[in-house]
Amino acid sequence: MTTTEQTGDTIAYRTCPLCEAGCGLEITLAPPGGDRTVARIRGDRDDVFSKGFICPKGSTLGHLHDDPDRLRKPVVKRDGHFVEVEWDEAFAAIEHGLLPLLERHGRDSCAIYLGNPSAHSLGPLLYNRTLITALGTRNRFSASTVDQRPKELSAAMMFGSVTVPVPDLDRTDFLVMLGANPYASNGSLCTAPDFPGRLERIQARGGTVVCIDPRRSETADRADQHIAIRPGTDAHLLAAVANTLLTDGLARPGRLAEHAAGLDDLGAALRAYTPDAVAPVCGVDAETIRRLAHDLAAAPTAAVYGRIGTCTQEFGTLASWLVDVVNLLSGNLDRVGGAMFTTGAAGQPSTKGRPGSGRGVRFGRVVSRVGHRPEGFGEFPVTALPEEIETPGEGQVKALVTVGGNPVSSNPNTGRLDAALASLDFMVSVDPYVNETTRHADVILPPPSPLQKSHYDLALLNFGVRNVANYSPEVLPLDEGQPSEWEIMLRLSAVVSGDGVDADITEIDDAAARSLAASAVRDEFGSVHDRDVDELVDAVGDRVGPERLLDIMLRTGPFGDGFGSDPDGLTLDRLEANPHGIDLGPLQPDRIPDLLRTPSGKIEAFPDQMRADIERLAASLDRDWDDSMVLVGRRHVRSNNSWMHNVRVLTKGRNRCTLQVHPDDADRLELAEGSPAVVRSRVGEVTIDVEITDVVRPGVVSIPHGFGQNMPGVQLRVAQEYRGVNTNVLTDEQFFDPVSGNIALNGVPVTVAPSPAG
Ligand SMILES: Nc1nc2c(c(=O)[nH]1)N[C@H]1C(S)=C(S)[C@@H](COP(=O)(O)OP(=O)(O)OC[C@H]3O[C@@H](n4cnc5c(=O)[nH]c(N)nc54)[C@H](O)[C@@H]3O)O[C@H]1N2
Ligand SMILES: Nc1nc2c(c(=O)[nH]1)N[C@H]1C(S)=C(S)[C@@H](COP(=O)(O)OP(=O)(O)OC[C@H]3O[C@@H](n4cnc5c(=O)[nH]c(N)nc54)[C@H](O)[C@@H]3O)O[C@H]1N2
Ligand code: SF4
Ligand SMILES: [Mo]
Repeated sequence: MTTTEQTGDTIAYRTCPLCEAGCGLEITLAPPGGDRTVARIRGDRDDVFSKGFICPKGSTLGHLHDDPDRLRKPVVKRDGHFVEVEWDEAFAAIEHGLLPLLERHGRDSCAIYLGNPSAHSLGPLLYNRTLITALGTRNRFSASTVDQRPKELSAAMMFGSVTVPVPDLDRTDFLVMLGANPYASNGSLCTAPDFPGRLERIQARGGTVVCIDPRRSETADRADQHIAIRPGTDAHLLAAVANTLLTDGLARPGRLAEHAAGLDDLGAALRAYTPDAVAPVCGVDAETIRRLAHDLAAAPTAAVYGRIGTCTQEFGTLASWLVDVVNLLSGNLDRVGGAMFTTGAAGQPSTKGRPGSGRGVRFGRVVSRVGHRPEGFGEFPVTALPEEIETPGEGQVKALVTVGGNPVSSNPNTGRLDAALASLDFMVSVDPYVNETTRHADVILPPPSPLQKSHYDLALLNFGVRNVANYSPEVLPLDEGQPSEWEIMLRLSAVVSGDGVDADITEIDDAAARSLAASAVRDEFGSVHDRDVDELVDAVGDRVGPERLLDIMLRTGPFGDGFGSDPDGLTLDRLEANPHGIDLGPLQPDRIPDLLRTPSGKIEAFPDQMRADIERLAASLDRDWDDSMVLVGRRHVRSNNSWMHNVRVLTKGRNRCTLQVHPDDADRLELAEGSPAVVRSRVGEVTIDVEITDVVRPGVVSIPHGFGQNMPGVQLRVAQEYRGVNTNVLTDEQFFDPVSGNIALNGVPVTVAPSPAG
């Protein structure tokens, strides 16, 4: 922190943890000397990555910190009401409530759900493994299967680890985006602060941006071309683009041809997907699809990027895989201006172990007890959670731990999941709010506010459009008696493992540090191979907790100092001395073959799971796609999933939770602007205000997610006033992508009618 001479104000720099863009913030604290409060937050112009960019949410970290509804102390439910207690009492209540259950019903009887903020906070990021191991349950769930699991899976199949190619936004000439709206979301699985500015610069330098989306989103509106695709048909369209590249002699995998397996069979498998055959499925003319393939091939450099619209749909893994097939065939994978691979300074799987091959990733080794849903990365899909709670028998889930998640809002079929959570024998949440989910908890353990936590974007800097490292210390001190989030994770781990409320968490933390150093030492291709584990841990000095783990990761990472072998290399000390971050340069081309971790040492261009699943795609060609209206989602720059609607400055203005309907559909269905409509799906119904707009294509309606905080027991006074409904009352846990188990939130069949009450 620095104190400016003119005003005496204290200025701190911190990466914003709210979304994947990771913007640098300049935070002015006032009054000097007294109890520090946030006077102002603006973009940090010197941040090496975001260069001053900020969105409306970033400036509200002070509001979040001061929110009177944010829990400062743990609460325990007594006679149906939450009562504030001291920390020791809260952990004792967990021991008392949970351990007998685990003893009686076994470890699998307690499930765990990790939500989105647990990927934006160092405590859960670094210690969720410890908690999961301590719980010893097979019933592990996370928000990944309502989000990006298909892309993780396709990348793991093709490249052998979760190394997702990102579009080289700053150098590409031709960008094709499917199912992404970075003008609202600021980007995802592509860390790019000021994503919108980077898109505008593609256009300014004479390049082209194509946006494929059933809605004319804010991004589509500014793109050079908008292709209004029918929801859920991206795989068909991409298969036709790939097929056109192959049959029109435009495929040029170049130097990657010798590093790719399966390319020979791909042509035959995709032959049926001509632009003419998929046109009626996608609702896009054949000529548009053909031209897209030819434009991609003709562009000096091009990148195809698919995000949540392509993942949370019926053919999510196929679509995610085909994105990179098209990148590969058009000669744009792993080259400047194309789809490239980030070299993260810490925690990147493709920089560990033997370069060029590995064990790959195996999936579906076990299936869930009731619905036989496949495991992926050690988790079951969230669609399995309600039935695991409801269905009696050996291994039934009777207790739940949530960390930074609001599944009642974010998971499909809210009605069913909500009832399932109400039936649990015990529930613990690590969460700052009493919301739709945590109101079911018996104990809530609140983490400190983001300003009271240190930060390093351990997950998201591995998907950056530049190689960047950036660490921020905490800006405000912890409240009296408040443990930091990592300490909460460790104490909870100790309690659930049976070590008791008084267990020494420094021992667990020491073990975590030693285990991390030991795995670096075992890596015969790493910079500290065969060094002494204790020597490395000692070299970190007095640091404990996340800072110690982070320092070990940085120092043994691809830019690290190797604990002495490269004195100019990265350390946490160096990051601390550079509060605006350290730029490690643009993404590097030609990372293949070294980054591959597949057993074959090749890019698996046509993996077995895709060979099997493409049959399902083929069968869908004959479906009557015009059969029903379908629902899609959307995001707005002023909300953040379900949990920032309690910040008044963000919820001001007109109602954003509306049903967008095309004028033709509104006429046909006799819906009037602003009047309520009833939307029904197989699993539920909502009544919501109609917004008639041609931004959606006919046959498609859109409702944003994350609203509907007005459930009984929720303690979010501002959010509860909002006129919103939860769209996941409509989404259906039986409608999912079978390969990944990921939920299909887009393309959900619905009916719409005027509300009788309206
Ligand atoms: N302001 C804000 N920013 C956020 C978030 C937020 O809630 N608010 N959430 C964060 C999170 S967790 C994530 S994962 C990211 C997501 O970031 P993005 O992937 O950019 O997600 P969205 O902004 O929802 O844009 C998805 C687009 O997909 C379109 N779509 C729907 N169905 C289909 C389909 O079948 N095919 C195609 N091609 N398009 C389709 C939708 O109309 C929508 O415009 O955003 C992050 N950033
Ligand atoms: N219909 C529909 N549903 C969707 C989506 C969609 O596009 N459409 N998007 C999906 C996506 S991409 C995602 S990622 C999921 C998100 O799904 P979830 O992660 O389940 O839900 P969030 O709304 O992100 O809620 C985050 C929770 O974390 C808490 N929290 C906030 N900060 C912290 C913190 O620092 N520490 C801890 N421990 N807790 C914290 C909040 O109070 C809240 O309870 O939603 C998915 N659901
Ligand atoms: S774009 Fe994301 S990271 Fe940047 S200020 Fe907004 S919420 Fe924070
Ligand atoms: Mo997400």
